Amino acid sequence: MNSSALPNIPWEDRPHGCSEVVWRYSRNPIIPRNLIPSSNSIFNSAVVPFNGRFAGVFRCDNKKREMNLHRGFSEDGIQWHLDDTPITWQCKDPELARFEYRYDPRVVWLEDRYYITWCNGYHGPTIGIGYTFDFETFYFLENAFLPYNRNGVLFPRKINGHYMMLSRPSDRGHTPFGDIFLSQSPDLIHWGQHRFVMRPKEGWQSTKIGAGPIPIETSEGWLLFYHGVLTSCNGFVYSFGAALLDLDQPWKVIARGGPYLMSPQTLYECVGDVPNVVFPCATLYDPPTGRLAIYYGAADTVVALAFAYIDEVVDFVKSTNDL
Ligand code: BMA
Repeated sequence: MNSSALPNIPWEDRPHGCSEVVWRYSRNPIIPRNLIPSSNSIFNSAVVPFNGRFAGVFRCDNKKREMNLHRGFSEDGIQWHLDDTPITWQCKDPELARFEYRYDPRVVWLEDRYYITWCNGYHGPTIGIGYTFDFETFYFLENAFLPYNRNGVLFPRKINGHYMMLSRPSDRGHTPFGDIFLSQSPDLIHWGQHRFVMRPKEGWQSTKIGAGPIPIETSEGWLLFYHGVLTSCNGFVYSFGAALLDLDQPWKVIARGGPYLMSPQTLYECVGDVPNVVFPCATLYDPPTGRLAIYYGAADTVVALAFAYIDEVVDFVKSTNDL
């Protein structure tokens, strides 16, 4: 998927006078909190190209404040139609069907289907893995890890014969720590050969970090957008930045951008159910033009869109490298 052209990628040119590497869509947020009747909020969601248009898996918290995953489609990647009811999963083992909560999905085209990972409540948060071929029937494969874990993000292809997934071991609560690790698997069910990737560092990413969208393969390494959290006197502040990981041994960080690429600054990022959060879960990419569309949750309330050129992001990571 990463290598195929996407001429219909949503796009808006960088505004005149703007020198940011990542700029916001002028008509953000693209998905309001009440797009469907059942929702309290819709945020931290993942989209992919699908049959010449777009499909996605969306985090919708309902009015009981249950966190669940809903399916959506779009012609242009901007205007979305979401099901009002959550995805139902086909499970071989009924134990997997137990619902606690499901949130923060990522979606990736991997070999022959779309895989979905999400934070799955199973006696605490862990990483659920499921798949779909058609966005009609969804299969729940397994819980990848022991609790507690969040931000499970698959690579879009096997590397040296292994599936690979980034994740962030955590606790049951609003975890005040967190490093990114990588785990490897022959079959997407059994995970091991765990490797350390990176830990928080001073400033915008001083409390915890977590992988964001599916890593993008470039000639310079895997481009990883990740969120970083700092603790202020008013609580957590979620920004995001980027790093480059080694193509063959992606637990090795080649470069890590010093400044953030985006911090919560607009009204819809600073006001909502959880103020001061930008949380990217997906990108779309058009290799011929280098255009990137970044989908992020804002203030745990709405979905917003931002744009960048991949070469500029890679240059930013290298030129501000602060390993
Ligand atoms: C994390 C997750 C995210 C959320 C963030 C900020 O622990 O719950 O879904 O965006 O906190 O509240």
